[in-house]
Amino acid sequence: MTACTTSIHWHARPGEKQLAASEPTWTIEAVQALLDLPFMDLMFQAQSVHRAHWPAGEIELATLLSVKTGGCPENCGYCPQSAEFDTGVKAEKLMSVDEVTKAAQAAKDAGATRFCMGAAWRAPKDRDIEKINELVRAVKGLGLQTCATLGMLQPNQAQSLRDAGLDYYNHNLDTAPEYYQDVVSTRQYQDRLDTLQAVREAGISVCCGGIIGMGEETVHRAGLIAQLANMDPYPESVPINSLVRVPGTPMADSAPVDPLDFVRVIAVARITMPRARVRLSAGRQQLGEAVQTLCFLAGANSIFYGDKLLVTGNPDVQADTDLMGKLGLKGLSTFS
Ligand code: SAM
Ligand code: DTB
Ligand code: SF4
Repeated sequence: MTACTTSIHWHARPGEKQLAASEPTWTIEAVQALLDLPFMDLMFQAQSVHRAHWPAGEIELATLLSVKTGGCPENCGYCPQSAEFDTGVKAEKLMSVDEVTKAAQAAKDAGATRFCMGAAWRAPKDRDIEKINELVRAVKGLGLQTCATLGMLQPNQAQSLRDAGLDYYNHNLDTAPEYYQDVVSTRQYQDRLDTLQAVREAGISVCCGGIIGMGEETVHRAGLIAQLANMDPYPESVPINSLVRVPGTPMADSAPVDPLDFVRVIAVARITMPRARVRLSAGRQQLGEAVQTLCFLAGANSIFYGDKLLVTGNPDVQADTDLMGKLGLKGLSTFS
């Protein structure tokens, strides 16, 4: 492994000049050193990287829809949709093409350019994939970018989704490998990596990030970022979630994250993955306007947009429109 210092490293992306013979590798120590920088130095580095790679004042608006809610056989300790936890979320059937198309049209009318469909499955069956393909074709037909998050995929399933027109697949690593067994016991970290490889090989863009606030140490945050940044290539989209503490889940009583530590993680994601869309994801309701603003300054250039995440709340469209207006941020008018 090449030891990175805390100076800025760029991964060469398609169309970008190759700066090194091989992709730079981020050690956990180098990422941790970034997380430990004096706050102002970290923000300056992150904003400098951001300005070198992205237009200022532009933000991607991605709307989520839970197309198959609840009753999931996995036991992810943060998740209100696991059948193991008593969270009040009821298991529902897969939504119809009509219902999903209406929701996607409403998202587009509100200004979203990406529509992400989530399903509470451990892994879809082949017949589920056929139904999801119909949803993908319908949403894509509206002129939206499509994303899905359905659990573990086999290579043939990833290929089938790609053939239907799926642009992105969301599959989060959630935390560092060393902390993963404290989060979920019904699957292994390697299962996540295998699905990500199948997605990449099918030609679907990768959306992969994690959750901050699950009781992890700083070294685990560094471990997560190093995992993401060392993927070759690193994900096109990196959602950074702040844990939504849902009553009934094992993580309901986790200590709240210091908001400035959350901002640090966004900044380090930006520095280590300059061309990724870093998404300020779940947990915005508890962050407030000032902290969200710091996240944008740290390099976040995407949000989940719409009144609901999957089953929990999100700032409403009016609140986000107001905040974007105050900050001079504009939603994308076309995809990038
Ligand atoms: N079942 C699929 C899976 O696990 O990949 C897709 C849906 S799952 C809800 C998508 C992601 O949402 C999880 O990987 C996790 O990162 C995020 N998530 C779920 N519950 C959350 C919570 N309470 N707070 C923050 N993020 C959460
Ligand atoms: C991601 O990283 N966060 C989103 C999306 N990808 C699928 C999900 C957040 C879920 C928050 C809790 C809920 O509403 O279920
Ligand atoms: Fe199921 Fe996904 Fe929730 Fe885990 S995060 S319990 S796999 S819906």
